[in-house]
Amino acid sequence: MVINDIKITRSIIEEYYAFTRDFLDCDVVIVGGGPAGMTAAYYTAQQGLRTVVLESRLSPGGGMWGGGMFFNQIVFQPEAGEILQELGISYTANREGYLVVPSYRAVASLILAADRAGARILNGITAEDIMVRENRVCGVVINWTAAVKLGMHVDPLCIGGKVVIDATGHDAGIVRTYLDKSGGSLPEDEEERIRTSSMWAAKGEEMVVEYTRFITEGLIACGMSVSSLFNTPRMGPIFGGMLFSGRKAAELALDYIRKVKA
Ligand code: 48F
Repeated sequence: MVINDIKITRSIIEEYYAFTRDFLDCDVVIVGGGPAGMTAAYYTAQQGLRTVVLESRLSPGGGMWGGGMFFNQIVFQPEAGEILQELGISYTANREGYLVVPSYRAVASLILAADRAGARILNGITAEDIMVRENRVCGVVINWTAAVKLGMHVDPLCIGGKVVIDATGHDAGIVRTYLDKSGGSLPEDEEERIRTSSMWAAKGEEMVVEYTRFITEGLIACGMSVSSLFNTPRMGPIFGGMLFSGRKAAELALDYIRKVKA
């Protein structure tokens, strides 16, 4: 075969168009391709929901690449074994009683699991705003991360979704945009909160899952964004809570979409 430069270019453009076209108005838009967002994507796509993950960097994976202080091993509590198996992430149970996976394997397996389940992953794209109709979050405004970083005046595009999941990590950028623009506040909880972000892995892991929830109609927060919003204790380099939080966000999205459709 004689390699043809124009055909290569056309292949890229046509495939990208076909790849995104049917997902512009989808069921679930997940902002952030870290462990929480990718796990949520796996579970929503697995249930047949049209799912898009927007990741501002070129590589999804978020804070999972670096393990702990660049030692590239990811530690999970044994309870996460079931999710790891479902996601196809092979691990070693160590003598400390934890499950351990090299970070590159954890990230690569997560991406592959979400992809095989049918999620579309759009990298290099930043969600910079939200869409709201009748007090319901119904999509996000997007632009190339490069354009955002360079401060270029390029009008954005948008992606609609029945549910938007903020999996942006510490930034909690989507929820904070919603709160800024609506003048709203976080849902209050009757329960006493531990108002500290100091490291306490056991409590942090538990609370990040507990506080994974709808912030308003159509908008769920999961993963580290929950921790940042609700100021839960730092969990440090253990990742089971991110997977549990992502799975819970997917379950919430599924229930919500079923109710909207009913
Ligand atoms: O930070 P990140 O990994 O969040 P997570 O999935 O997991 C947290 C853990 O990695 C770790 C931890 C474990 O104990 O504490 O920190 O909750 O992934 C967030 C991803 O979202 C992307 C960002 O590049 C990262 O890959 N992101 C952030 N803001 C945007 C975004 C945005 N506005 N649009 C698109 N992507």
